[in-house]
Amino acid sequence: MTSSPIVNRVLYVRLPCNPIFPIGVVYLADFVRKQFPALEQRIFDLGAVPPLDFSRALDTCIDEFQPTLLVFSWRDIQIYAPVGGRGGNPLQNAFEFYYAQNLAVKLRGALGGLRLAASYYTELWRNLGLIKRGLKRARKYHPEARAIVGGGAVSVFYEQLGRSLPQGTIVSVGEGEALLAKLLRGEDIHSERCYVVGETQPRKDTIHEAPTPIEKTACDYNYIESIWPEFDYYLQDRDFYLGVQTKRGCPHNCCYCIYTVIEGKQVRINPASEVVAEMQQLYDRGIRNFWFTDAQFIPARRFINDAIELLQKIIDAGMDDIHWAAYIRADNLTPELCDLMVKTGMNYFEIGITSGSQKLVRKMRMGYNLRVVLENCRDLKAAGFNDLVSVNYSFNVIDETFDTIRQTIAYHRELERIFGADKVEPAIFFIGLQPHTHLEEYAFEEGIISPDYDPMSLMPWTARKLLWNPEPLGTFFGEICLEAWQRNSDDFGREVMQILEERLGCAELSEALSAPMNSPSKPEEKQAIGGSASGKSSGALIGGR
Ligand code: B12
Ligand code: SF4
Repeated sequence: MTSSPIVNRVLYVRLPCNPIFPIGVVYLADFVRKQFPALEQRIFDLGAVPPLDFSRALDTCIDEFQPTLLVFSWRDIQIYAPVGGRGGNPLQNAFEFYYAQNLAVKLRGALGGLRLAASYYTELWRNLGLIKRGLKRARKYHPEARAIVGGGAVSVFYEQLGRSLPQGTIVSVGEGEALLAKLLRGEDIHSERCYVVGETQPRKDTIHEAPTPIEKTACDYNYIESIWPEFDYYLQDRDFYLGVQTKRGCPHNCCYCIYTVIEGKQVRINPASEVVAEMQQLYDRGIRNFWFTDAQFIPARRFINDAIELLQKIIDAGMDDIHWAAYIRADNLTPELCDLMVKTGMNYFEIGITSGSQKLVRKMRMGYNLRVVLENCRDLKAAGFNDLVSVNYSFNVIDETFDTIRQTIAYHRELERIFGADKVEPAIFFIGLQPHTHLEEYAFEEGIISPDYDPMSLMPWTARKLLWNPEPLGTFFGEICLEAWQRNSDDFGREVMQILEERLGCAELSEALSAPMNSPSKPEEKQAIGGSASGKSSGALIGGR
């Protein structure tokens, strides 16, 4: 693989995105500065620019800075979610189109779906266009200028995106620090998780290669401020949650999740004192809300002490009026940790249990013990937690039946008893099928999708499969969701739970928590929903966060 020219002016362009702090480019710029103190760098965030100005603002920035290396960071592409997306409510449109009985509603869904597809492809092409435009313009000043692309969206869709990028563009998977350092040193980048469009192909297992372990130090925000004129944009809104990463990697194996391959299974802890030093700089600039952007804040029990150390250091640093949020595996809490979480101001967390049926949780390889989750939630409440918890459920998971739905309802009601019904928000996810996951493998094996499918396609026939809601329960859930939107679209999750309970009732909690090995689903239940009693998995909803 070719090595880079000697580059000396690096421009980080965060491609358009909802206003989420561009922590990825901030960390990259900070790392590169520490390796190459003399290098000229600049951050340009299209997330802070109104859409009509994207091209003009990019041109102006390139004319001013005249970069030799353009580092494009692309955060997200897939927008299936139960909430208003950038092109309307994608899930609602899809469900109206696929499941509505009423022709007028079906038509509305089709039109909504068209609007959504149009906005999806427009965004996709627009971002690809911005990359091409930026590179072309930079080459006016430096013909040898080069583009490299990375970020969350690129890590998920690296194989597909390469087809539409200019020749010579470097496409990066996962963390970019080691790759950028090699590139800037003019070293061979062949062994990094990347490929060069038109020159090399991604290795078959690029996504599964382990990231280079790099010890993270506190980001130097004085420096970041000096290379990012618009940094203030994120400091103005006092309710905004700024990203801080405390660790990388997740050791779990949940069947639908790609984080564990993007970040790797090996958990790498950022030293607590460095995390706190980084937070302190933001704190001194008036920031009081932090999002710990880890795939999981407490990935396993063996990392409980690291979490305790970090939270204790936050208290020691005197940051006693902050709030923070994170993805929390609530099976990994202790009373001491709960106490610290509350003391340090955790005011929102998301638990991705996916189902309240222990049997299904096991089938999805999630490694959660639901009984332990409940016990820990009680500890958290006893420690004084009185804020919001979002519980991610994905119904119609592998081998879902009416029984397992009733168990999920029982589980959810118990969480409500613990925290209060107004504090527990059921987030109903239909998780877009992601490449390189166990679920994708399963879909190939079952003949549900063919191995040459395009995971980025939003064509109705592909989208329907990627937005996994298979029969025999698919139509049933379609109707439930449509009714929930009709009854109260502002409180979709709670409404879905309510309707399910009205129609199916609620199991005993003990039933939800027990998962005898090899327990078959009741055959009569399978028949009631029109499925076979063969025990063959019927697919899963694909959970996104
Ligand atoms: C934390 C998180 C959130 C939080 C963010 C909180 C906050 N205030 O920051 C919340 C819960 C709000 C969130 C929401 C969503 N998220 Co999210 N989120 C994540 C998560 C777990 C970590 C992202 C992060 O900040 N990491 C830490 C930083 C430092 O890493 P980074 O930005 O990825 O940057 C590193 C590398 O990517 C790389 N890199 C970045 N840019 C570049 C550029 C180049 C050239 C190179 C070489 C390298 C490089 O180097 C960086 C430093 O190591 C990722 C999954 C994951 N494990 O990565 C998903 C992820 C980014 N989210 C995703 C999605 C889809 C969403 C949603 C759109 C979900 C939805 N359907 O509603 C929403 C909405 C986001 C929006 N824009 O409106 C997807 C995006 C890909 C996709 N499928 O399209 C991801 C990858 C998860 C997934 N696999 O599906 N998310
Ligand atoms: S869903 Fe959460 S716990 Fe499971 S592998 Fe992904 S990040 Fe880890």
